[in-house]
Amino acid sequence: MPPVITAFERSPDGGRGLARDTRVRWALEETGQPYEVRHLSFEAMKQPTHLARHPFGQIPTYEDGDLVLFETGSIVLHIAEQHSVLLPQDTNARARAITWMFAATNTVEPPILDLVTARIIERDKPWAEARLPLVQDRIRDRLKPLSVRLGDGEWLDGAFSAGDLMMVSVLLRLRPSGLLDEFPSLAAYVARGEARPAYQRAYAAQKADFEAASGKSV
Ligand SMILES: N[C@@H](CCC(=O)N[C@@H](CS)C(=O)NCC(=O)O)C(=O)O
Repeated sequence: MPPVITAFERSPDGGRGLARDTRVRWALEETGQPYEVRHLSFEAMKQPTHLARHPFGQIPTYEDGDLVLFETGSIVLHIAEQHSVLLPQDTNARARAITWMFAATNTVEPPILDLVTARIIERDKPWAEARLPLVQDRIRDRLKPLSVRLGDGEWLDGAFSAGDLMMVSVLLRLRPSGLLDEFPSLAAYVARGEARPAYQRAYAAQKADFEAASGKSV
């Protein structure tokens, strides 16, 4: 039985790769691991059956036999540990790749999510416009040192790894804001990630799922 992941029945982004199951699909595609997808409505995500898989009632989850995981960092790490392609063999290089996974989710993603909150959820608050520059500057405070560390390298630490997979996935969300384009080396880094055949397959699969659920092409 292939592993089963969960994803939105109808993703709020219209299947444009922003829902976090994309990262898990991407990792599975990089490793050549077939998988199945269980699609969930927002209502089903909050029901006991799914809460048993994911205590916070979110997607994605990952099930393989008796193992049930939530949190994309943990899921991608688990997939990477089972295959040799996403983590280096050398112990120290492996530890550094895992460090970049944590940096992506713990250090870079939070201010990016804050921007999404500011733009969508807080949009109508009287202070929303005034707060936006602060939120954007907090993102720049992360992008600048990240671009310095990347330098003219292709990936963050040698060969493409699960660290890059997570970092590119996190940075992707920034594209509509224009902030990514302020750092051309990071924009090119993200484009390199998106150009990988495994990413393309993951993106296409997610988009196809959305089209099937909504009964039309987008
Ligand atoms: N830190 C979690 C975040 C999971 C998450 O926020 N999932 C979103 C979809 S991308 C979700 O399920 N949102 C609906 C909700 O929270 O009710 C992870 O990386 O897996």
